[in-house]
Amino acid sequence: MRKYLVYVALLVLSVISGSLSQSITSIVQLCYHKHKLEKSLFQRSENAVKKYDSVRRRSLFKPLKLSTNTYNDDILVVENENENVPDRENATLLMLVRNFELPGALKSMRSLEDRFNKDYHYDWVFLNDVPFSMEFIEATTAMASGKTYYSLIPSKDWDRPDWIDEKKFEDRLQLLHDKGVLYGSSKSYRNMCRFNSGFFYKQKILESYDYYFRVEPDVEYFCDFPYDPFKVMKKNNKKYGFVISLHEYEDTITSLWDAVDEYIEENSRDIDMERNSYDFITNSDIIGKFSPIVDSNSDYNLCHFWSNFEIGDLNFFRSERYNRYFDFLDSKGGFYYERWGDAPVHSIGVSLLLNRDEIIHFDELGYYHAPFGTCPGAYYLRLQQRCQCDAHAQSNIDISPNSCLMRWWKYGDGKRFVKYEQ
Ligand SMILES: Nc1nc2c(ncn2[C@@H]2O[C@H](COP(=O)(O)OP(=O)(O)OP(=O)(O)O)[C@@H](O)[C@H]2O)c(=O)[nH]1
Ligand SMILES: *[C@@H]1O[C@H](CO)[C@@H](O)[C@H](O)[C@H]1NC(C)=O
Ligand SMILES: [Mg+2]
Repeated sequence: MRKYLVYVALLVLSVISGSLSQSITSIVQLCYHKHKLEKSLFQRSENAVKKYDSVRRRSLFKPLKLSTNTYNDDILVVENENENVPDRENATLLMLVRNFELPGALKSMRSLEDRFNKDYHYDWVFLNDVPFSMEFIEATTAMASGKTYYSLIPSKDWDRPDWIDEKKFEDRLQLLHDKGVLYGSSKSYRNMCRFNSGFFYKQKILESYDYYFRVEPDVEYFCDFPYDPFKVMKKNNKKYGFVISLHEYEDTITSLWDAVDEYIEENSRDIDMERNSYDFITNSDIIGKFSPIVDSNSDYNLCHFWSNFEIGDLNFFRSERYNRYFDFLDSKGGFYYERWGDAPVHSIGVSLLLNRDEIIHFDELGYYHAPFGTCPGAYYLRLQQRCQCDAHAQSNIDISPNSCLMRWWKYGDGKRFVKYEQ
C-alpha cells in the first residue's frame, strides 16, 4: 500500500515536472520571440528616426520620440533636461490676457511650446489689469517649459487718464459704434490699445529683459521654428520683427496721420529719412498686379505690421525717442476719441525711427490669428519644418491684395532669399 502511494506520487510528480519543464521551455521561447520581435520593431523605429533626423536642418532639435508601446524602461531614452537647452538670449515670451481667456492662452502656449520653446525654456510673462486667478496661474505654469511670471498692471498705465473729456469721449464712442467699427464702442479695448502702444515696456517685470515676443490667446504657429528668433534679432541687430502686414481700417485712425505729420515736423532730429521706412508707409503705387485696395484720405497708406505677433527690442521702446513719439500722439487723445490701434502706432513708430534694416520679416514662421494667416511658400521648407498649413488657403494673406508684404519688399528692407545668420 505504501509502495503504491510512492509510485503514484512519483508518477504525478513526473507528469507535473514534465509539463512544468515544457511550459518553462515554451515561456522562455515566447519571451525570446517577443524580445526578437520587439527588437526588430524597435530597430525599424530607430532607423526611421535616423532617416528623418538627417533631413532636419539643425542638430538643436531633440531626437524624435521612439515609437514603441513597451514598458521596458531600458529602451526609453531618458534625457537630461538641461543638457539640451541651447544658449538663450535675454528675452521673454509676453502675453497680455484676461482670466476668462485661459483656454485660448493655453492653446497659444501649447503651440509655441511645441513649435519652439520646448527646446529653449524661455520665461513667460503674463500681464493683466486685474489679478490673475489661481486657476489661470496653475494651468499656464503647467503648460510652460520655462519659468512663469504674473504681473498686475497699475491703474495709471491702464485706465483712461482724467484729462480725457468725458462728454466728447462718450459722443465719439457712439459715433464709431454707429459707423459699425469693430470694437467701436468698447472702452476696455481702447485701454488695451493705449497700453500696448506706450506702457507695456514700462512694466517693472520687463525691466530685466532685452527682447519680448508678444503672444495672444487663440493663435497658432504652423511650423517648427528653424531658429531662435531672438538670436536672429540679436546677431543681425534687428529691433522689430513681424510676420504679417496689412491695411488698417481708416475709420479708427481718422486724425492719426495729422498728428504724425505734426510730430515729424517737431522731431526731425529723431528721424533719418534716408534710412527709415517712410516710403513703406506712404507709397501707394500699384504693386505687382494690385492697385491699393484701400483709398486713404491722408499720405498714410494704412500699411501696418500686425502687432498680435511681434518680436521687439525693449530697449528701443524704452528709448527717449520712442517715448517722445508716443507721448506726442497720446497728448492728442486719439486713443480714446478715435480708436487708435497699437498696430499702426507701433508700425509708424518703427518705420520712422528705425533703419529699414533693423526691421525683419520672419518669412519662415507660419502663423495664424483670426482671420488671417501666413504659411511658408516653399514646399520643402514646409516639409522640413513640419508645417501644418495650406499655402493656398483663402486666409493666407501673404501676397493677397490686402497684404502690405509686397510693398515691404519693394519699399521696405527688400526680399531676402538667404537665411538669416543665427
Ligand atoms: N488683461 C486684459 N487683456 C486684454 C483686454 N482686452 C484685450 N486684452 C488682450 O489684449 C490682446 C488684444 O486683444 P484682442 O481682443 O485679441 O484684440 P484683437 O486681436 O484686435 O481682436 P480679436 O483677437 O479679433 O478679438 C489679447 O492678448 C487680449 O487677451 C483687457 O481688458 N484686459
Ligand atoms: C537683460 O537685459 C536687462 C535690460 O536691458 C539688463 O538690465 C540685464 O542686466 C540683462 N541681463 C543679462 C543677464 O544680461
Ligand atoms: Mg487678438
